[in-house]
Amino acid sequence: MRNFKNSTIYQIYTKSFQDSNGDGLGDLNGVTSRLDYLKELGVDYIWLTPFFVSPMNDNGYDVADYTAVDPSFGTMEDACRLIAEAKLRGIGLMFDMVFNHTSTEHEWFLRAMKGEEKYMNYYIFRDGSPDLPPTNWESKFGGNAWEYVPHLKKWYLHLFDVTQADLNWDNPEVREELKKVILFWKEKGIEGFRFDVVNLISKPEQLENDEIGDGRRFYTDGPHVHEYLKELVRDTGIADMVTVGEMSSTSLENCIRYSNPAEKELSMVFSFHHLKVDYRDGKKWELKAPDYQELKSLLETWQMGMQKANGWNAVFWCNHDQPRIVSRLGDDQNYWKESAKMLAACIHLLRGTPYLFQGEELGMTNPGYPDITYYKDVESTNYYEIMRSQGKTKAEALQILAARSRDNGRTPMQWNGGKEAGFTEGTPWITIPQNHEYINVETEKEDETSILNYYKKLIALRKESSIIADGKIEFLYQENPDVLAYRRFNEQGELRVFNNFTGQKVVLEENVAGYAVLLGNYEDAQESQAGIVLRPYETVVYRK
Ligand code: TEU
Repeated sequence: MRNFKNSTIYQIYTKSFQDSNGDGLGDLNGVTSRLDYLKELGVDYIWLTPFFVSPMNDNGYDVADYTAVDPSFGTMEDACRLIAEAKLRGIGLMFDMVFNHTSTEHEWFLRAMKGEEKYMNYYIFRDGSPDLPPTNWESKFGGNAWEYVPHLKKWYLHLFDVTQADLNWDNPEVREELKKVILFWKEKGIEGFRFDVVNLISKPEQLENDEIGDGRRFYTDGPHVHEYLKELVRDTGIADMVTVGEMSSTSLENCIRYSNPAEKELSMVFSFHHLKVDYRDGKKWELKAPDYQELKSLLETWQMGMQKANGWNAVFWCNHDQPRIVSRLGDDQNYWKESAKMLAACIHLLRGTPYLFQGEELGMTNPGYPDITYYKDVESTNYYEIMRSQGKTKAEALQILAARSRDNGRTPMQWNGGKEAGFTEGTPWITIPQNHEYINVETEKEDETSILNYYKKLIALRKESSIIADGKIEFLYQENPDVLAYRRFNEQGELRVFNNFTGQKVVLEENVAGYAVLLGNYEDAQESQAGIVLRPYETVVYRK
């Protein structure tokens, strides 16, 4: 295994990366054709989102066959070629295991629907009358989390879409089936796994109504989750591979256990608390300006807590479920380049393994879709209807989607300024923003000061500096909401990182005499002096 602490992991949303056959959908051969770009960027691993057989109600997170390639993405030969070609370039692949649920088109579920008891035990079925779901739990995509099956006179649980039925991990046969999936892909030569919402797999034995919430407190980091993870890792021999778990609404205490090497669970975890600082009262579909003080204190709590107990974070701003960070915490109009670079340095220099989501390295923005017909994501289309039925006007609902929709992160990779951004020769499955004319790989490669070249520097720096890869972290200016600042240090030296999160000048009484500027996002980064003046969205990294 490579050292995952000095590695950078690149996330590819397969459907939106590169189309190779003109059908408007990204595919495996498309990914293979772009490996040289990723090698040049310097990334160590690719996390590839699901390309398995699926009815695509949730773009592949509804898996109908875990060990077969969906024809829209290519063939098994294409997958094997991708793994081999990546390996030749020193890049390891991580595949995405969606084990909390299967598609309702999976053979197991189809057989359960026929009333086969063995397969009914693979899922979470409960008796009940047609008008009263077993609990009041809510689906993450809106509505009640249970679906009634008239001919079985039972309800099944789906924490996500109605076509994503939750698996019953308490059944040892289910756990054995999933281990076989891991072994199947492991034998194909991949180097790691990402586990989708893996902290939701263990539901309590007694299911009860949630009088104060949507039910998540009962099944999040559930009763047997650590035991089941340990078993999965032990029996598939993946303790030495790179693994990351996506942890929904988790706690620090649990994340320490998931990622502390002594526990032999996972290499690292994604947690999302820092990406809710613009949710009003914690509600995704209610807008609020980002609370930077809250962002700072969440990052600090998690960084310090994980450090203290030997846990390890995946550090990230973007993925296929999140809006684009430069449109969210930066200023994609007036300080596009500066704020994108500041956000890059800020996250890449934290303690943890950075994840870079396709197009983030270009400063790709939210597309600003003007109408509901542009949206494809099941969560967005569901919530549009919900918001409308709750009395929001069309314009209000669209404004919220423009900020919150998962489709914001799913627009195709912008390779060049030409038609459809070089993503496809056909019609893309989702509209590409006009700004691909200047935000694209071709243009940014040529520009030494581009966001792309800045990311390249950050990725290379991590390889050169043990301070970045594995140094300690301590936060500075905790009470100042305008800057996020911290120091990283070990026996090799010290870095001081200052990030101005505002569009105004910020003055800090900081003595950096004796330090040199290692990196900045303005052409003329200041040399060390007593006191620092940070320009709008400026980031400066000092080194001693
Ligand atoms: O996401 C889990 C998850 O809880 C959130 O992404 C959720 O979809 C959103 O924040 C609700 O507002 C994972 C995958 O990353 C996502 O793409 C899948 O849709 C989901 O699991 C189900 O498999």
